[in-house]
Amino acid sequence: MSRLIVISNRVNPPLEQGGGAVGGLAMALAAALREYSGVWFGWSGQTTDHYTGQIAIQRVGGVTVATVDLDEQDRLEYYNGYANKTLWPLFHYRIDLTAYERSFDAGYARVNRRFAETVRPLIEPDDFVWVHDYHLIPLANELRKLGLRNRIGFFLHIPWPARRLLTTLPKHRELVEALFAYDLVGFQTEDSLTAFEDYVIKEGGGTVGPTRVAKAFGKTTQLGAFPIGLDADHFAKAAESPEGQRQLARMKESLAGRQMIVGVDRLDYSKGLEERFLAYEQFLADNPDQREKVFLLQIATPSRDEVEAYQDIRGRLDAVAGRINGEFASVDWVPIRYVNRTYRRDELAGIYRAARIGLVTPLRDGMNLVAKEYVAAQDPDDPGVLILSKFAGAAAQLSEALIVNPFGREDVSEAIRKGLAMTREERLARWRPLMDNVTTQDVTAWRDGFVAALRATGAPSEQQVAG
Ligand code: ADQ
Repeated sequence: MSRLIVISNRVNPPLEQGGGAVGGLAMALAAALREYSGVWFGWSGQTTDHYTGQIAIQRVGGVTVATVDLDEQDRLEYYNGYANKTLWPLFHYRIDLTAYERSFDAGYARVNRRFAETVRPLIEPDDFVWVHDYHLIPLANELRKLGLRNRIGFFLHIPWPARRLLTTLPKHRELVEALFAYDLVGFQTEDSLTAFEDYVIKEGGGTVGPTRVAKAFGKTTQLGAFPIGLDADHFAKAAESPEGQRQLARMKESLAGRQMIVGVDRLDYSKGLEERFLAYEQFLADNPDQREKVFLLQIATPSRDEVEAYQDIRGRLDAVAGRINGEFASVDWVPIRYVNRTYRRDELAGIYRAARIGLVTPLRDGMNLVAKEYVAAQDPDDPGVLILSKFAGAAAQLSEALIVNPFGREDVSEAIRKGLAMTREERLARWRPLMDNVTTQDVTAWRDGFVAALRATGAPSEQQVAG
């Protein structure tokens, strides 16, 4: 069987089943590589004075990983620069935070070229190559320039933005054209896929056929939507594991008869944390009878803290949480427990299970695996209620959740009130189809769906190889 070569910006397979603090993407990719033997290539997270292209190969958690160090300029211009100060905010509809700097363009192009040159010798003729996320859009083009004829697929984990937003990017055309060097381009949702098609047709002067083959820039690529999922059975078992149960018991004790609402996020402006705190404040103001009967546990792990926008949001959240607690707290009740640390997967599962409400309100999100984790961790006899933003990719699948507009405080406040008052029968009636979705549309379905679609594409055309 052909091997799978996975390429992503960072390489961080889980070290142990159940434990570890890795996020959903890492879990998903490690699962894919265990199934199809192969290699996971990417940046080690370390920097050196000069890029050497020296590869370190290790076996971690049943997966072969190959990593390279970048140089300091790469980290500034490619990772903190074009990836996290240009593409991430733009693709999350924050043009107010989007930086357009020439040095970032150069850094992005340079690292993609370096990645291509470094990984090229690891790829054998029958291998399938699967490239992940916005950091590496030009990678296939660079690999084609080096003569690689293998089937190469790309999956975007974040939303694809609307055409008018994308065209604010000075080199938008070049970015989109680079995607046509792939044989398959996958998105999380139909929504992102149609936004891409809209660009291809209206800006690229191209066409998209009924089987979603896109033609533009003299090239052809297959498009598809592949919503990412969880290793759901494993996550459900984590809630029943000794560590999950220990955490559940600990949380139950600390509830002191109150109901808990939980939020778990990377500390990122796209996750709508400030708006969430303000909506919860609105709920406390609108429902005085509920004060002291409920609290919000918000777990937010700091991320990308070298980027100013992330320092700003962190400062603002500290201030808003402090203000709300100052306004409403009593001697034995704090309305918001705000925690900035990372938990193991099994601990998280126990925490989710202890919460009556999972509050997942991103302003934009490619998918949002936390929503699915919350569902998977629930007690099948007495599940909690998921409140989910309509702007998370997951909302397209999890329609039995209470779907809210995260920008509307009243809307979210009302959903919290409804969720807390919901009978066990209604909670069960909503949770069962959610759980069914999370377990059938799981990470295996995602992985197999993508790999099958990549296999089904024809051999790369001469134009693609010519780059
Ligand atoms: P993220 O933006 O990181 O991922 P998400 O899908 O919610 O968003 O995944 C976050 C992961 O990190 C979850 O597995 C969660 O459990 C974990 N996590 C968060 N805080 C944690 C904490 N304090 N301790 C331990 N674990 C924590 C990007 C896109 C998403 C897309 C995924 C996968 O932005 O839209 O769903 O990739 O494609």
